[in-house]
Amino acid sequence: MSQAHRVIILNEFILQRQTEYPDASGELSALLHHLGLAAKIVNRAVNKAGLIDILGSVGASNASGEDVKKLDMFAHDHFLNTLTTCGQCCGVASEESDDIIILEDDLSRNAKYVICIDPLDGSSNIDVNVSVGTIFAIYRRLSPVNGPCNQEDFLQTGRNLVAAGYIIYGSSTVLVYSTGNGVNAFTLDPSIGEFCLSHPNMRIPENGIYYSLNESYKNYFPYAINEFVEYCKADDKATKRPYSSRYVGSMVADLHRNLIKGGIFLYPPMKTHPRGKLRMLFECNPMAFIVEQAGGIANRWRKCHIRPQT
Ligand code: AHM
Ligand code: MG
Repeated sequence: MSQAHRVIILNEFILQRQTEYPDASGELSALLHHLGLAAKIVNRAVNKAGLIDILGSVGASNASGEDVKKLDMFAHDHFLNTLTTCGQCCGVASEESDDIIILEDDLSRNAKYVICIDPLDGSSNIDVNVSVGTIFAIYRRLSPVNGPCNQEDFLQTGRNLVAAGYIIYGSSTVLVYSTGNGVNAFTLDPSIGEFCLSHPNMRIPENGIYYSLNESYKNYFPYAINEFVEYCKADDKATKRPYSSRYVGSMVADLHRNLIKGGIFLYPPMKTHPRGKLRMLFECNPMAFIVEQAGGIANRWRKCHIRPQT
C-alpha cells in the first residue's frame, strides 16, 4: 500500500510523536490515549441521544449556574471514570463539578498531570441535534508528586499548558489536539472504531470570511465590538467584505469551522457577563492554545476606550 493511502490511527500517531522526545516517559501519551477512549464512549451516547433516556435536564445547576443536562453528566461521569482509573492524572477540574476532584490512589497521586475539562460544551444544543463537544486542557502539576494535588495546580496560566484539545461530535466525530508542536485532527471511523489522522498539521487560513458571535446581545456589547461588527458587514471588494455571519452556539463547532475555513469568533463582555460568558479554565485557555498552535491569534478582552452608543 502506498504511503499516501496509509491510515494512521490516533494511538500510533501519539506514539510516533513520543519518540521525538527521548526523555518522554510515555505518561502524556497514555493520558491522551485514555481521553480518546472516553471520547468514543461519549460519542456513542451522543449518537444514540434520541433513543436512550439521555436527553433533557437533570433539574440542577452547575458551578456556573447553568441548567445541567443528562448528557452533560453522562459525559462528565465517563471522562472522570477514565481519568480516575488510568493512573496518569492526579486531579480533575470539570465544568460539571463545584470542586476540584483529587485522585488519591497510589498510581494517581504519583502522576504529574492535572486536567481541566468541559465534558460537554454547547449544552443548549444537545436536545436539537446540533454539534456539541468536549474540551480538555492538561497542565503539569506544581505540587510535589506522591501527594494530593491542590487548587494551584489548576489555576495556572494558559501559557503553562502542556497539551490541549477538543472533540467535536458533529456530522462526523473529530478529535483535535496539540502538545505545543502544531495541531492535528483525527476523524472517528465508526467502521473500525478508531480515530484516524484526517487533518495533519492544521493551519488557519489567513483570510477568513466568517465572523461569529451572538449578535442578539448587541445592545449590551461595548461600542468597539459593535463597530467591529459593522466593519465585518461593510461592503469592500478588496477585503472580500461583507464577511458572512455564522454562529452555532457551541464554541467547539464555531472554532472548528474557523480552524478549517478561517474567520473570527468572539464572546464579548456584556452587562450580565462583564468578563464574557466563556470560562477561562475550561474553554478559553485550551481553545486559545489550539488556535495559536494553528497559526491564529487569541485575545482576551482588555478595556479600551468605550464611546457611548448613539
Ligand atoms: P456551556 O459550556 O454551558 O455549553 O456554555 C458554553 C457555550 C459555548 O459553547 C458557546 O459559545 C456559548 O456557550 C453560547 O452562549 P450563548 O447561547 O449565550 O450565545
Ligand atoms: Mg462549555
